[in-house]
Amino acid sequence: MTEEQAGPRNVDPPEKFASNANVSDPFVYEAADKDYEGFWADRARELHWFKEWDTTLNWSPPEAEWFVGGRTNVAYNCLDHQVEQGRGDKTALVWEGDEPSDSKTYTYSELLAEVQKFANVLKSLGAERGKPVSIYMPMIPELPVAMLACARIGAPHSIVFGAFSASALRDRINDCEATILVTADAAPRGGKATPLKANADEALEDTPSIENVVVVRRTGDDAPLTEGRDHYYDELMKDAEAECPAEEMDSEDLLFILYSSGSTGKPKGIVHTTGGYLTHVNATMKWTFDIKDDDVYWCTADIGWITGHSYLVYGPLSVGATTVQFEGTPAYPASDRWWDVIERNKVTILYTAPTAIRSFMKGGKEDLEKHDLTSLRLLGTVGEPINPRAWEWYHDNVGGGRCPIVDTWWQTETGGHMITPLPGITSTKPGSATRPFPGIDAGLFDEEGNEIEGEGSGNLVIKKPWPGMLRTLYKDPERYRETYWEKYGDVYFVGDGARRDEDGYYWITGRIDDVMNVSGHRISTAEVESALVGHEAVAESAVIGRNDEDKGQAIVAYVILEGDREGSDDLIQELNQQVRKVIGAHARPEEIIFAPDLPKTRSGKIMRRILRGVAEGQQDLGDTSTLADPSVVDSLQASRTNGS
Ligand code: 7RM
Repeated sequence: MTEEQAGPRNVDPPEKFASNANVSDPFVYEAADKDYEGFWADRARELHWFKEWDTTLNWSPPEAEWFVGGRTNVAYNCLDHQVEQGRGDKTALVWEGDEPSDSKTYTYSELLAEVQKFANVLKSLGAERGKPVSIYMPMIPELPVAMLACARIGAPHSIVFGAFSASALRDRINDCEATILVTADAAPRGGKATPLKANADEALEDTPSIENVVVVRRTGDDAPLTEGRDHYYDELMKDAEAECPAEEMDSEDLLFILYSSGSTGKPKGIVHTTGGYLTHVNATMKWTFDIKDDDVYWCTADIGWITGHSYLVYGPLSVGATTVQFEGTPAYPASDRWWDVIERNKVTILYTAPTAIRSFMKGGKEDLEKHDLTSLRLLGTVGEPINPRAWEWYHDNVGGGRCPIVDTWWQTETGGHMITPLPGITSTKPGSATRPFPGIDAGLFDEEGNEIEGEGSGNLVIKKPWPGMLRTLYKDPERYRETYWEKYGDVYFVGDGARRDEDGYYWITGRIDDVMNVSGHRISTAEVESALVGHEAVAESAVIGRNDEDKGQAIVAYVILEGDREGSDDLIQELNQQVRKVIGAHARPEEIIFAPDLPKTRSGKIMRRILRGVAEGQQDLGDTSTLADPSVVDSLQASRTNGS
C-alpha cells in the first residue's frame, strides 16, 4: 500500500456542523443493524402514501419486494405533497443554461402545473401505466418535467444520455419497445450544439415500436418533423388540460429503466420500482446530504446517468429542496463557470465527481479565488474512488476547510447511496467511502466464496436486500440472476473490489469485471470491442482501461487488422469515428494500438492483465507462462513503441 492510499489523517465533522446535523447520534447504526426492515419502514413513513403497506419486505432471493401492498406516487411526493406542506412558492428547480445569461427557475407550484400538463400530453399520445417512454434530451427543465410526468401516470421512463449515438439510442428504444420518444432539436453544451433530433431521426429509421415523437425547441435549429409522428412540445402544451391526477401506483410498480454497461456488449436494462426506490433516495438526501429547507443543492451529474435520476431529480424534490440543473460544461464561457454558478445561486451543497475535481486541481486555485464560495457547507463525491490528494484539494480550496466531504459509493443497480459518511457523525479518512449506510449490510468475499472477517481485501458484496435495489434486468431475469446472484449465492455481487481497514472503513479499489470507469462513466470493454470489429478493417480487438491520473481510466484499444490492411493515422481516425458512431463520443479510445496478435491463454481467453501492463508501460508483466504463445508479449511491446 502506498502512503497516498493509506490516507494521511482523519477529518472529524466540525463542531458547528455536527450540532446542527439532521443525524448526529452514532447509535443509529446499531439500531438499524438490529432491525433493518424496521429502520427502512421508519424511513418510508416519512413519505406520502395513498395506502400504507401490509408487509415491509418479501425476500425470496434474488427477488425483493418492499412495502408490499402500499400505494404511492413518486411525482405526487415530489410535487403535490410539497405544495401541501407549504412549499408552493419555494423554488424547486434552478436551471442554468449553457450561456450564463440563460437561466430560469420553477417554484414547486409551477413545476407541478407543467408536469400535469405534460402528463396529459403523454396520455393523449397513448402513454399509460406500465408502457415505457424513451427520453433523449439535453439538460433542460423539460427533462425533469418529462420524467415526473411519466411517474405521475405510471409510464416507466427510459432515459438515454444525450451523448449516446443514434445506434445506441435505437438499441435502447427497441429493447424496451417504447411507443413515445421525447427529445429536442439540439443540445447546446460548451457553446456547441449536438443535433439530437437528427440523431433521433437516424435511430427512428429502425424502431418499429415508436408511434409518437415529442420535440422540445431548445435552440430553434432546423429539425424537420415527420408528419403524423413528430410534434413540437410547445404546441402540444398550449392545448393541454391543466389537471392530471396522480395514479395510485403499487409500491412495486416499475418507475424507470436505465440502461447500464455490463461485461458483455449488450447493455443491461436496470429496473427500479416505486416505493422502495423513493424511500432510499429520500432518506439519503436527509442523512447523507443533511438537507435542510434553506439549502441550495447542486448535483453536477447529467440526468442521463443514475446520479442525476436519484440525486438531481427524485431525491431533492422528494424532500422539497431547491435543486440546481446545469446544462453547460465547466470550461464555458470560461474556466471559472462552476464557481460562478455557486456564487450567484449561493449553492450550499455541491455533489460532483473526482474526475472534475482533478481537472480543476490542474487548472489551479485562481479560478476559485475570483468567487465567493462561502455559501458552501457540505461537499459530496461519487462515481469513482477519490485519491486523497484530490480529496484534500477539494476540502481546502472548494470547501474552504469548513465543509465535510461525503464520498458516496453506490451504483446504478443500488439506486441510492450504500457506503458513505454521515456528515454529522463520521470521522472521515480521505480516500475512503467509510462505512455502510445504516440498514445496509456490506461484506467482503474471497474468490473461493469465503467471507472475509475483519481487516482484509476482497470482492464487495451486499448481504441483505435494501429498498433501492434493482429488481431485475428488463425482460431478462436470467441475466439478473447470473450477473448479481450466482457467484456467492444469496448475496448481491457488486463487481467492485475493496479493502476494509482496522476501523471497518471500506476503500473501494475499482471494478473487478470488464467494465471501465472513464471520468465516472461506465463503459464496458466488450461494447467498445464490438464497435471496433464492426469496422471492415478490423479482425479482432481487445480493449482495456489504463490507469489515468485525470480520468480514473483511459480507454486503450488493441486492434488486429484484417490480413491485407495496414495501420495508419487515417485508420485511427476512422476507428475513433466508428466508436463515436456506435456508442458515443465519450467511449472513444484514447489510444489505438495496431498489434500483430493478442495475449491469450490456451483456452483462448484474452489476458487483459498483460494488455494493461503493456499500455501502462510496465517492465515486469508478471507471470506470462500461461500464455499459449508467450512471444506475443514482445511483439506487443514493440508495436506500442513503434506504432501509434
Ligand atoms: C453512482 C454511480 C458504479 C461504479 C461502482 C464503482 C464506481 C461509484 C464510487 C465508486 C469508488 C465511490 N453509478 N463508484 N461511486 N468507486 N468510490 N464513491 O457512479 O453505475 O455509473 O457506476 O462506479 O466502481 O461500481 S454507476
